[in-house]
Amino acid sequence: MGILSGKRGLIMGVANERSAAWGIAAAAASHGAELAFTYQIEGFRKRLEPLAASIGSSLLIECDVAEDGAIAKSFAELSTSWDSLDFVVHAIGFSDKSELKGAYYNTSRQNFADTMLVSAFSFTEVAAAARKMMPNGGSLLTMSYLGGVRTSPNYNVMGVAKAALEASTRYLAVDLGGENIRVNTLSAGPMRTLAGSAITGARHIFRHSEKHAPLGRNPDIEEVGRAGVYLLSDLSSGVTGELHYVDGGYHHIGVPSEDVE
Ligand code: 0WE
Repeated sequence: MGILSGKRGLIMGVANERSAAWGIAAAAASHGAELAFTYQIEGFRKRLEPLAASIGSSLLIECDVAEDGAIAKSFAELSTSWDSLDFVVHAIGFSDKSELKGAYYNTSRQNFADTMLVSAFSFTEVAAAARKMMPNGGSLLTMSYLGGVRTSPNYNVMGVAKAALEASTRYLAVDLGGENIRVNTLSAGPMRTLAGSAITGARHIFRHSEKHAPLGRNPDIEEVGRAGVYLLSDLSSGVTGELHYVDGGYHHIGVPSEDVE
């Protein structure tokens, strides 16, 4: 028995065992949830299969959110196995790497549109599809980063997309509140994931955040996972539209104390 016992959830965005989405999936499974996963392309399925198997899941569905109609199709496929759904974790974002450096004003029209579509709009499409499988309410969770609220070097158009994603969370919370579907964002501090590794200046961001965070460190995927479980479970039944930071308190700091150089 666990706080997610009897609940079914869909996890979107596991690339490997270091992914934030995997941290949430593993924690959710350990609290009793039954899970299904989506993957972007065949190559990711191979890596996902053993991870999913380790928590007793074999329900893996292809979903490249950049493709028109892919989200509706994936939920239709899910509905042939499950007649209802209790939660969804959306941990998907992408931008052209060449634009995650230098000046934000160099963002191209095409990459602005692509980044917004994949990193922000896809969550709105997920909400529209998921609600049809949530007759008794549910919980939708997406992932953000402080770069959506404040500037962070090189994060650029991803920060603009995260701002849109966080605003989408608030609008969706209003749209879906009457259906008892809650919608929240988890904003994690920097982690050594695939998404955060190949990044210009990653080491600076990582070190700066851990040095100035009240807890003196960045989060790991296990604690992101546990906070995710809270937001997905009935423990957070009164919480919606919320932006919840799991960053060791970093975002509260204006002027760091003098003893931290
Ligand atoms: O949201 C993210 C990752 C976003 C991301 C990462 C990549 C790397 C590879 C989006 N698109 C791509 N495209 C690629 O080709 N994070 C919160 C992690 C992250 O990414 C950054 C960061 C941090 C932190 C990018 C620049 C500066 C800081």
